[in-house]
Amino acid sequence: MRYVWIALGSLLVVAAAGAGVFYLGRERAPAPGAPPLPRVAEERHYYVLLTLVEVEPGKWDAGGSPPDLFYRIRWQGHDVFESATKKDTLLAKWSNAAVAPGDLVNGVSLDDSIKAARITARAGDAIEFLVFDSDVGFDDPVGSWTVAVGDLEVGDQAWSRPGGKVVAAGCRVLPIDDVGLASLTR
Ligand SMILES: [Ca+2]
Repeated sequence: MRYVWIALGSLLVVAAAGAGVFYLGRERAPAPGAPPLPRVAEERHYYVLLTLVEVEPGKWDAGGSPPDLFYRIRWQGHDVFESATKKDTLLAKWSNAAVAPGDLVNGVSLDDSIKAARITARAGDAIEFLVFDSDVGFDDPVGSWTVAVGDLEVGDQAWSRPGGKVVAAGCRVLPIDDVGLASLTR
């Protein structure tokens, strides 16, 4: 599946370059043998979600239970997305969507099914990720970090030690006008 996105991304780069689209962010040297993922393009719309959060072991909930993890995405001063809570875990994973088998038949649109923030890529904007341990009364902050929107790559990216007690995070960025059924099955 990853190769499909890489191939798709390469096509986007070629198409966008041909159209003179301004690309955000700076160029980075690709890893040896791996084609670079394209950066998000100015004024295009994207879904953004975390696919994975791993947190440190340690003192979490009373009785020694691991934390109940969820995250928020903040963009332009608003919390534009809040994830489902993954209970009692040091490693939480989220998928693009929780599409029930009957959803599409019953007229639930793909867009409505996608569990992600919606953003427009603009130079100078930032996007903030905030991870919490859900608790009765007060949700404990676990870690937060800010990424320049222009540094987001279309596809999957991994961050090591992005903030607080977060050991690792995975982020997925998908063009909103380019999402099909295949990408929802991951
Ligand atoms: Ca908790």
